[in-house]
Amino acid sequence: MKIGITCYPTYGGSGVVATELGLELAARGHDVHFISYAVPVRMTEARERIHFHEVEVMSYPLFDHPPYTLALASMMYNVAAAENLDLLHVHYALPHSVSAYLARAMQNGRKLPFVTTLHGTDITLVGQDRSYLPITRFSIEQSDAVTAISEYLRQVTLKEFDIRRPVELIPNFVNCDIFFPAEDGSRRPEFAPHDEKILVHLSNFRPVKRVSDVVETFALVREKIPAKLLMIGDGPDRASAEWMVRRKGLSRDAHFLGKQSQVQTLLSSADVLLLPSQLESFGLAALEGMACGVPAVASRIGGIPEVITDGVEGYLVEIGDVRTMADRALGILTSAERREQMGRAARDRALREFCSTKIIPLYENLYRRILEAN
Ligand code: GMT
Repeated sequence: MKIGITCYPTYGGSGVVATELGLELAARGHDVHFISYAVPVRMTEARERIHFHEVEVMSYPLFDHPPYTLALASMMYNVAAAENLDLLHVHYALPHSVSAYLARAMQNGRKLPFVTTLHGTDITLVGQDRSYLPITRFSIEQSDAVTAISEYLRQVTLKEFDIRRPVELIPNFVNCDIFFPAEDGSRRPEFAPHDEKILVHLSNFRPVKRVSDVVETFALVREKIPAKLLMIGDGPDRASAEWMVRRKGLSRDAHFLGKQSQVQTLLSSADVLLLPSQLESFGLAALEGMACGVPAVASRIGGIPEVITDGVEGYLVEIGDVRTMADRALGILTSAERREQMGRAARDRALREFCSTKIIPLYENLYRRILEAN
């Protein structure tokens, strides 16, 4: 199939899922055309069957707000015609599904169905804002197929938007051959030369991630045992987290690594992953850690309980309860047996339910179904 994929290319779960999906589809023989304003963050090298089409938005003195949605729709239209695309798959409803709707409507006799995958804040925050709710609802209703990345998000979508059409659950996935437990390839000695325990956090450092809770938790852990913290990613709350680390005198133990393309080598070097988010429809970072055999301590919120069973592949704690988060992390870090057992359970769960080998065929079947229906 020839598939056009649109996503936010910046650091964020939906862009990561869209990019990994494109790479997996290309590896399975499909032609994949990414259509966005920049090369997606995990597309680190040129690959066979992967193409990128940059959307440029013309600026003009009249445009206080350059119309990206329209430029994207035009590019979708152009790429569909030039490359003979079979369908579009857009990730994150706004504005991508509106652009796809326009590109489909512009077709002259040709079919260009589109799939919308809902990821989280497109439904739980942005889409529910009064200014966007009607158009989000409309573009969901108009999509040829709609998927949500967790049952939690599927239910919220149906209820909050009063959606009457089917929304299918296709959970997020991880490539278990790329994300796997470290044996000798671990980067542990670089960060923990004296065999300190390693805690890791991976996110886009937005307020919803509560990165200050990561620092508070780490400070409590550090009071009890020698430990290091790896902070992977970047975003608006990074500077305040770095300031907190300095104020607590933890600068030598906390490493802010910024945006990284090979996160698997860092994740697999860690002992526990912290995900204290305010809201998380799935928690892809936790799953990537789990595939690396690293248990997570995460908020009991949104779709996270669909990924982590409390006490089995990690622990769930109430939002903002940094004391319990630190206690749970210490429970893992101070018992080699528990670390080993939970790490193995985490890897097993990832292998059993969320490997790309299981999930990608669900997308392929969905594409076939909508092509047959068109
Ligand atoms: O707002 C964010 O956290 C970013 C957002 C995104 O779309 O990039 O993440 C959402 O999608 C991820 C991939 O499907 C999920 O793993 C995250 O849980 C989800 N974030 C939220 O629901 C807050």
